[in-house]
Amino acid sequence: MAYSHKRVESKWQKYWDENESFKTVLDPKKPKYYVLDMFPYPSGSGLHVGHPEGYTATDILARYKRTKGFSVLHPMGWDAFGLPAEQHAIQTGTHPAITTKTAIGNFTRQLKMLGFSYDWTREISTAEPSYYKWTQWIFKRLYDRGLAYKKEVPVNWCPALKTVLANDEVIDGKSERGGHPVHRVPMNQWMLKITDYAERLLKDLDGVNWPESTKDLQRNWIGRSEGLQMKFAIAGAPDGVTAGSSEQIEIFTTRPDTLYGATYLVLAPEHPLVAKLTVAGQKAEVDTYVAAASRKSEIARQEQTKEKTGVFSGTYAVNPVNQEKIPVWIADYVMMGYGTGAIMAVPAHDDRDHDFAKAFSLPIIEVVEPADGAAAEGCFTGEGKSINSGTLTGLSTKDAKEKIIAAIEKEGRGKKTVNYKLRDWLFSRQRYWGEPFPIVHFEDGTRSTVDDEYLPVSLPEVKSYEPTGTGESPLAAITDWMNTTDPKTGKKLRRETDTMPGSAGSSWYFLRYCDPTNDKEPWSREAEKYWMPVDLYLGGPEHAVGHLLYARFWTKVLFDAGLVTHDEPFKRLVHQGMILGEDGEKMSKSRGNVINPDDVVNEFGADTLRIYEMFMGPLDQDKPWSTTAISGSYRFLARAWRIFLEGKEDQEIDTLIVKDEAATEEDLRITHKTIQKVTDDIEGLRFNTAISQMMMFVNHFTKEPRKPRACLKPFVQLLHPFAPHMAEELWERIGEKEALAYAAWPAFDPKYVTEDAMTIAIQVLGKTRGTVSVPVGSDQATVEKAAREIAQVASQLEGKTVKKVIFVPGKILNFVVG
Ligand code: ANZ
Repeated sequence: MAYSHKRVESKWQKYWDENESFKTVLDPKKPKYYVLDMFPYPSGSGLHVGHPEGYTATDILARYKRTKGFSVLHPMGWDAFGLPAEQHAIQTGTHPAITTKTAIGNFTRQLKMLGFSYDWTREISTAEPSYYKWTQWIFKRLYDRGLAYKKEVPVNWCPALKTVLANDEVIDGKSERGGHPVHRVPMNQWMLKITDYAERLLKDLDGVNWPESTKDLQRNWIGRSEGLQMKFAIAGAPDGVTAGSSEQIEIFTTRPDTLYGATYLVLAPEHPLVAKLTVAGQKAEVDTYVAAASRKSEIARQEQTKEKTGVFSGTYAVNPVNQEKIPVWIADYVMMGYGTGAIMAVPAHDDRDHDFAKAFSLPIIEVVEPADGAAAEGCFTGEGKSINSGTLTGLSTKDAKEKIIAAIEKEGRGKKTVNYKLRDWLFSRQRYWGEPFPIVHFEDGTRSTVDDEYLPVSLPEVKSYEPTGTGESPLAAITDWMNTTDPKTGKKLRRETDTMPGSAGSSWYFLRYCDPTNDKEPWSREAEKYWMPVDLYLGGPEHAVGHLLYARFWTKVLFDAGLVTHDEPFKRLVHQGMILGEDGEKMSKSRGNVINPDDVVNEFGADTLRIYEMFMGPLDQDKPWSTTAISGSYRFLARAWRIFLEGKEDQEIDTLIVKDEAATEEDLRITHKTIQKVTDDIEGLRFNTAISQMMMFVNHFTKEPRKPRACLKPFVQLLHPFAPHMAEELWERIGEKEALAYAAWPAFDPKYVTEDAMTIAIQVLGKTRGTVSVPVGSDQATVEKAAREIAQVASQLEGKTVKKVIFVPGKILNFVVG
C-alpha cells in the first residue's frame, strides 16, 4: 500500500489542532461566510454515517471559501438537553450531565478524526449554564414583550407513566412506550405566541433560498385561510329545552358561497356550547361520545378515511339565508383548536361533510357546479358557479363569496377573517433535563421574572429523575430549591418548576456562535452584524417545520427588540439526503445494516469516507451504502497519490517527481477544465461531479510521464477541500511553504477551457489539401465553410462543380468535383 492514511491523517489532525488552524477572527476588512451544520444531539451511540455526509459538504464549502479570501465561521456544538439522557438517568441514576459529557467526548473524537475544519474555540453546549443563562435571558425578552404566557391547554397525560407526552409519543390513544392509555387533560402550561408572527413567518419565506418543498411544508403548517366567521341563531329544540336560547353558534368557513347548501352544523366535542345545547334526552349519548373523543389523538380524528362518527345534540339552528331549521351535531372531525371549533356542514361540496351526511342520512343540497357546466362527479369540492343559491345563483365562486360576506357583515352577523392553522408553541415540559424558567411565583399568585443579575437559574442536583406523578417536574420535589426568598425584598417565592423544551436552546445557537464566550451579553452587536445571517445552513429535512420555524420566530422577535440586525437567520438552506443501508433500507440496529464511521475510517481513512460520501450521488438525494464503491473511492485516492510518487510503493519516499517542466497544451487543458469544473461544482454543491472531473485529471496524469508543477500544484489545491489530509501531505512534499488552507484558490485560464476544438482533414477528390480546426460537434455546413477558406482548397475547387461532399463527422470532409 503506497499511502498510509493512518499516519498521514493523524499527523495533520494534530497539526491543525496545535496550530488552531481554523480559528476564526472577525476581520471587518474581509467578506464573511457563515456555514453551519445543524448541531447534533450527542447521543450515546455516536455518529452514524449520515452525519459526515452533511458535515463533509459544509467542510468543503468552509475550506473553499477560506481560500477565496473569506473570513469563514464554521462552528460546531451540542444540542445537549433532551429526553434520552433523562431516560437513561431514570434507569441508571447516572446524572444526565455525565452521560452527555461522555457522549460529547465521543462525538468530538469522531469529528476530529474526520478532519472537519471547525473552529473548536467556539464550541458550545446548550446544557452548560454559561449558555442556558442566555436562553433564559432571551425567554425574558419574549416574556416582557407579552409573547410568553401560561394557559390551561389540553395535553397528552399518561397516568401510568406519570408524565405528559408529545403528540408523536402517542399512538392510537396509547403511549408509544408501554402502551398505556393516554388522556387529553387540561394542564397549565407555558405558551409562546408564535401565532402573532404567523403572517411574517409566511411572507418572509419568499425571500429565502430554501428548498421549495421545505417552504411549502412551512406554508402548510402556518396554514393561512381566508374566510368568513359568522353566527347562527338557535332555533331551539322540539322539546323546548333550548328553545329561544340566546346562544349563537359561531362558525368559520372558507366557502361562504355555499351557505345555501349548509344542511347542519357541527360542534367539536370540546366546544363549550355542547353542554348547553344538548337536550336532556340526548345527554347520556353525548357524554359517552365526548369522553370517547377525548381519548383520540387529533391526528386520528382528522384521518380522511376514517369512518365518520357523531351524535345529535337535539337542538336546531337557523340558516339565515333561507330560515331553514338545521340540526346541530357533535362530531370529532371538527377540531376545537381551529377556527371557532364549529362548522356549517355543506355535504354536497365538502368530502368530510359528505361522508358524515351519508352515514347519518342528512340532506345534501348542491349549490355549486363546475364553471363549464359539466356534470360534477361525486362530491364537487372545486370552485365554479353558484346554483340553487337565491341572489348568489349564477355568480362565480369568487363573486359569490364577496357578495355573501358583504351581506353577512352588513347584518352584523359575521366578518371576513383570516385563520391560521399555526398554534401557539407549547413551551413547558415536566422534566428535569432542560432549562429552568427564569420565573418566580409569589404567595399572592402573582409572578415575576428573575433579574438578569441572578441568571442563570441553575438546575439543582436531584436524587430521582422520575416525574412526581402529579404532573409536575422532578424539580418540584426539591423543596429547598423551589422555595426561596427574593434577595431584594425578602418576600417568599416559589420557583417555576417546569423546564423548557429541547427546541429552546436550538432556536438561537447560531447567534451564540458569533460571540460564544461573551459573558456580558449573548452576543456583541458587532459580531452579530458581521456574521449574521447564516450563508449556508445544512441539515436533515426532518427539521423542515419545528426547529426551522422556531428559530425564525425567535430571530424575528429579537429583531423587533433591536437585538439583531436581520430578521431571517438562514439565507440558504440545503437538506442532505439519507444514507441507506446496503439493502436500500433505512439503517437501523434491528435490521443489522448500520455502518459505523469508526470502522470505515479505520479501514480506509477519513479522506476516503469524505470522498465516498460526496461521490455517492447528489447531496440532497437518499442513497444506499456500497462497500464496493467505497473501495473505488479509496483506489482513486491511491492513484492520485501515485501520480506524485515515482511509482515507488514505499510510503516513506519523499522524492516527488513533480517538476518544473513544461506542460503540454493537453495537460493544461485538462488542468484548467478541472479547475473550472471543480470550482463551479463546489459553488453549486455538486460534489459528485466535481470528483468525477478530478478522476479524469488523475487518469490523464497516470498515463502521462510528465509531472509539471503548473498542473499538479493546482490539483492539490482542488483536492484539498475533499481530502484535506492527503492534500496537506502532498502540498508539504511538493515543497509549498504557504498554508494550504489559506493559499489562494487556483484560477482557470479561459483560453484552455473554451469548447474543445477538433481537427478535420479536408480533401479534394480524396487528396488531403489541408486541415481545419473547428469546435467539437460542428456540423457539415460549418466545416465546409471553414474548408473553403483554405487557400489550397479554394484553388482546387476553382472553376469546378462540386458534385458531392462526403463528410465523416470528426474526421474528414471530401469534395468530389467534376
Ligand atoms: C363550509 C364549507 C363548504 C367548507 C365547503 C369547506 C368546503 P381550511 O382551508 O383548512 O382553513 N372547518 C372550519 N373549522 C374547522 C374545524 N375546527 N375543524 C374541522 N374543520 C373545520 O378549511 C376551512 C374549512 O374547514 C371550513 O370551510 C370548514 O368547512 C372546515 F364546500 O365550511 B368549510
